[in-house]
Amino acid sequence: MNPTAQKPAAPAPANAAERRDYYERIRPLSLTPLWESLHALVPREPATPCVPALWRYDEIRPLLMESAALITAEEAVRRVLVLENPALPGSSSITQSIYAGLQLIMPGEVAPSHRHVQSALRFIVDGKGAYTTVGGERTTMYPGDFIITPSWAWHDHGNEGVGGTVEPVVWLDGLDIPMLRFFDAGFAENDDAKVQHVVRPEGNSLARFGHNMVPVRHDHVSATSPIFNYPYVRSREALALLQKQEAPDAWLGHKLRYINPLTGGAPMPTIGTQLQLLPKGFAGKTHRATDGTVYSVVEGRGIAEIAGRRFEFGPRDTFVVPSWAPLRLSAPGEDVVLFSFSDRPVQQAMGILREAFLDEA
Ligand code: 1HN
Repeated sequence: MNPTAQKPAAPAPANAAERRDYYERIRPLSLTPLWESLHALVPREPATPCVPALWRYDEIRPLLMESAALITAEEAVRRVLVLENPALPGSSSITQSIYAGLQLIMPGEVAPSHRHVQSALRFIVDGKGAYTTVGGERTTMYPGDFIITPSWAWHDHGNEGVGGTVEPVVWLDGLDIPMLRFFDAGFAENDDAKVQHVVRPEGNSLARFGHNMVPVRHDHVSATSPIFNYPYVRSREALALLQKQEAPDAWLGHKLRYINPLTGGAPMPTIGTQLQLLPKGFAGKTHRATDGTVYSVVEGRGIAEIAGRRFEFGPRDTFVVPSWAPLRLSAPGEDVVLFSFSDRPVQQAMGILREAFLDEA
């Protein structure tokens, strides 16, 4: 089976002119003939317009810093360079369902409080000591932290530094913007205050939900995890132990998914997130899945072969693997750690997620 094989062009029918005339006559009534589009509407297998792509942080960082001289975080509301799939120009989408961007907050800046139905994740890429406040609790950002802004939660960001130093901080934003656009279900509003009033101490939600225990009188499960910062030090420690104790999976290396501790499901209703370690020397087998996936490189240099194209990646780079594209990961020279996210929980809820783990290299 050749996935790229096109249906051979059918010979032109004898009544082609009559059919064209018929199509023209039904068009003013907002009618179209299904038989002309059936094959494209129901493809034999995914035929995404997305292409694989890699964004090199070394190239982007100077441009991000340049933007800081052009506009403040406050004027921009969010100062972000959107990572747009090269095959989807104008869409602000990295896959058909996911938005991604790199956000910069300079020392002393504030990104004002607002809320929207779109859910967001932040994966901290460069620098430490910025904060985000979500629903009245503040968390300080460190590289590799995975932070959630649930749907309709008030959120503002700032950068006051930590440990006596303050530096520019950059994170990767992942949002379900294209999904909300598809459903035409988006609402948004600005807060009266620029900066939210903090009502709980830092670390409160992690203390209550982040230690394999939950408060005994907490009985409501919401769509989004009650943990909103999954600190890198803790996720990284789990991977380091697994690396010592177990052989890596032949396709994925050592790979863990983040969970909502109340359900065991994905931490966000629309976006699933994972962290994986490819030990030095790892040469993965090929796998593919129907969830187009965004990867952020945390540690190490390695290689991603995506649909036959070879991408060499290094720390802080971002790359995208389109739906159903064969992916092979390798780490020839050093340990590699990758964070990734996709629309997997939505596909699982619909019962349509497909994955294949191929046996060839
Ligand atoms: C947003 O609110 C944030 O809060 C980041 O940091 C990116 C992209 C589109 C719409 C809202 C943020 C966004 C966004």
